[in-house]
Amino acid sequence: MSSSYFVGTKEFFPTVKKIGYEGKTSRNPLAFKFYDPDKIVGGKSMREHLRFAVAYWHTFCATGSDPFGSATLPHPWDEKSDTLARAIDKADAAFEFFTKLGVDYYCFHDTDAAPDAEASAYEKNMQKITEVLRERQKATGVKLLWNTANVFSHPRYMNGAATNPEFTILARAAVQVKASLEANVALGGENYVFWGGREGYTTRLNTLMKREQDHLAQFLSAARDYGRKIGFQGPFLIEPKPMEPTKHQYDTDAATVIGFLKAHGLDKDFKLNIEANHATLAGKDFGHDLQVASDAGLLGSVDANRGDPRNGWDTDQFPTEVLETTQAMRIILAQGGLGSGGLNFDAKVRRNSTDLEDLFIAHISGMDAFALGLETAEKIRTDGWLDQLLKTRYQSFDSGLGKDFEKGKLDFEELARLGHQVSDSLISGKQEKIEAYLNQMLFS
Ligand code: XLS
Ligand code: CA
Ligand code: CA
Repeated sequence: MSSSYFVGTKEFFPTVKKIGYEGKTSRNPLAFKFYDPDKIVGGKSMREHLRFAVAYWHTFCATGSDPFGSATLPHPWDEKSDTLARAIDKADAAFEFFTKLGVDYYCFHDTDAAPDAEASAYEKNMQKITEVLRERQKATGVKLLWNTANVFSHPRYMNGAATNPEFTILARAAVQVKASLEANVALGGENYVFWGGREGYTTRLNTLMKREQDHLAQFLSAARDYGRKIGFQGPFLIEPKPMEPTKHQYDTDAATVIGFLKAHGLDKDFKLNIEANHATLAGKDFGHDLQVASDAGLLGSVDANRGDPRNGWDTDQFPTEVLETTQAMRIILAQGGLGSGGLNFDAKVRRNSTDLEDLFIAHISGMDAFALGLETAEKIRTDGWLDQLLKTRYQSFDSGLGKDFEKGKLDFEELARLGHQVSDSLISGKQEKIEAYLNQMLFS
């Protein structure tokens, strides 16, 4: 990675220097306390395990506006009148941020980085900005974890993109997905994401669900074929979310998406990008959706954030709960890592966190929380107690009749006959013992 921390002509974060590791006693808010990129944990460096990415949309686009108030956050890269000049300043600010923070990856939507416009002008803007991003990747060594197309913000997508009841809108979405796939290949992107922002309904009264979902599958298959044709080799990722902005989104949760992919023969090319706050919106916890995806061999990448447990919307806060990051990293370690995926901070500072340095502090807190989670998960793995407890809990299926059952060697009559021969027994689930153990692993 280059030692010059900004590649453009202007420094956008002049008060922030390169963020370093200072250890857990440091009181410097602009330093890592736990994330020590080159530290080896279980045979790999923290940097290799965690594969952190910064999300362009929150960090450089989100203004702090909400339904009750306008922008609050300073964006010194958004000052020029020409839209392309602004986009280039934004790219410069972004790469300055990535390199000062010391993350290896970033993620973006087409319209985060390139000005939106009518179809042909949009394509030209995308090509221009792809070139701008490519130069900056080369200068800094920062790589593209994934990109995606924003086919949900423009009013034309109010009834959906790939699931729109009107064909011409579906075709217009293809303009953006095609350009985004081309940008991905030009930038060496490691994954490509689809989040179905408006792929769902606000009322079933005007909706043919099956027809819309068949269109979605057809759209994804055709996009997959085009991506492969132009040389994209990585996984396509679907990001589940149950609602918001629609009342019901077809990609509701991990289990629903897995069923959809299998039903349409897409599970060879597509995996899942699991976002913590989307899992909680779906009434599950983060670990639940990670585990469901991992069990299916389809956990591709993670949007690392958190919701607020006391409200029901997508607050996209930075992840700081170490018990949660520990459980996440336990699942990720158990499947041997994220492969080409990573931990993307799909998270934003609160609208009253108005100092530019707050963007750094927020990412540092998330990176430290995942570094702690990684170390604790590795400690639990090498300690072995919890794995042994799980093994013992299911051991009646490891031999004898239990094993015969698992192998499909017992028919149902035989099974019921065996049920007559046993007495009811109560075997403790040991939940409190495990919870106490987790605290011991966290704090000893
Ligand atoms: C919105 C989603 C979105 C996807 C990418 O809730 O999280 O940002 O990650 O389109
Ligand atoms: Ca997300
Ligand atoms: Ca979200």
